[in-house]
Amino acid sequence: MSIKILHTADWHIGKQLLKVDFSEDMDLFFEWLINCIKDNNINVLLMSGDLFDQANPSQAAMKQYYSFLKQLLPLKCKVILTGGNHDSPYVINAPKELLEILEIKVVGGVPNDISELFVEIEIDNKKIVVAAVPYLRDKDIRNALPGESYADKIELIRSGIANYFANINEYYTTNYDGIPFIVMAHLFAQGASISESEREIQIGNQAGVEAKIFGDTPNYVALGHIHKPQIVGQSNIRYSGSPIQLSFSEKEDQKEVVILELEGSEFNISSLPIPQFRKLVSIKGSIVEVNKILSDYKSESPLTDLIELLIEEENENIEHIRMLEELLTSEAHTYYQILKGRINFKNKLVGTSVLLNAGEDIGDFRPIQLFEKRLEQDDSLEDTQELILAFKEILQKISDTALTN
Ligand SMILES: [Mn+2]
Repeated sequence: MSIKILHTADWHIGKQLLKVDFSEDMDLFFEWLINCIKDNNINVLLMSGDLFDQANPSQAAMKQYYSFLKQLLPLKCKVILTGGNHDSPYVINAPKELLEILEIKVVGGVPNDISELFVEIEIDNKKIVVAAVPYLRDKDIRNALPGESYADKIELIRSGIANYFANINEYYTTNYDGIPFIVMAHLFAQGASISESEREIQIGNQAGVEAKIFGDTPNYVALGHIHKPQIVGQSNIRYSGSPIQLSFSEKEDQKEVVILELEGSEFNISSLPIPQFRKLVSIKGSIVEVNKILSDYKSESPLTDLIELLIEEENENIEHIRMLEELLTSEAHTYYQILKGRINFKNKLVGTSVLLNAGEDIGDFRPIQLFEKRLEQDDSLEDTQELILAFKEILQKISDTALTN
């Protein structure tokens, strides 16, 4: 029997997207994950940061986390969870000692001693070593210097992160050399493609690090932070991605977990797709086209699909805006919920409105009278006579055409 490891990250328990709560999605994911661990005889579960969506998770989110851990207990699967940039180290670490008795290791934040990050796991006389590195905060990796520039700061963060992982490798080589080695990390690696829902790491993406900082020492790097599953540079450095689509920018992602199987001193790497519990859909078109698509909309998702409307119309029209508002406030449908909408007019009419006085009705004016009224209300116009003549000419043309047709 070999050791089998499952790598996942970015659960964001407690996440809400506008008015929609993803707790049902997480319930379905946890149910799937428990079965996946059973069916694949997984020995070790790695979660590389962003356990919760909020630093102060709701009681419901906490309950969901602990009931998942409870379901894991009979499976005898060792668990290592690290804190991400969304997590509070204190919240994650509070039950640390109790969880340790249950073979669940949590690393909420950077400990004083690097040795506390290392976990040696032995199953059937086979061993692996995991360095459970959480999200590295600014204060963990550098000392602020008086009068430093923004560029200095970015450079110091970047070299601070690189140094940290160099120390991790050194500690491994000194104490565990030869044992298959996994490094967990929660950070932005340059070249990875990002989505709307990843909070900016450190001070923006400029502090992203190159994958080469991990060096050749780890046999596998289990990354968290980026929600789209992907390889970074080489196939043994990976983002598992988040288990569910957390924003519309992730709507095309096929979510997955990564499975590692120890073979000799190397890992066989594969991925397992996670079923999609609902779809996030963008519908584009004119208001009439969008209405038609919605009235024909069907879905087999276990949860209602979430829709954003991107409406494109030629000309500005208050009626179209009203129709969009009606859709946005409509009752939940069997197959979908409309979460947001935007309307874009290709030809915008600027400053064409005429102010009418109380009691006046637009129908009371002849076109030329309205035009003159509009000109009177525009302070930027000095000579209006030419415009009035041009307008009369247009009116004449229109009435001539009307007569001849
Ligand atoms: Mn993150």
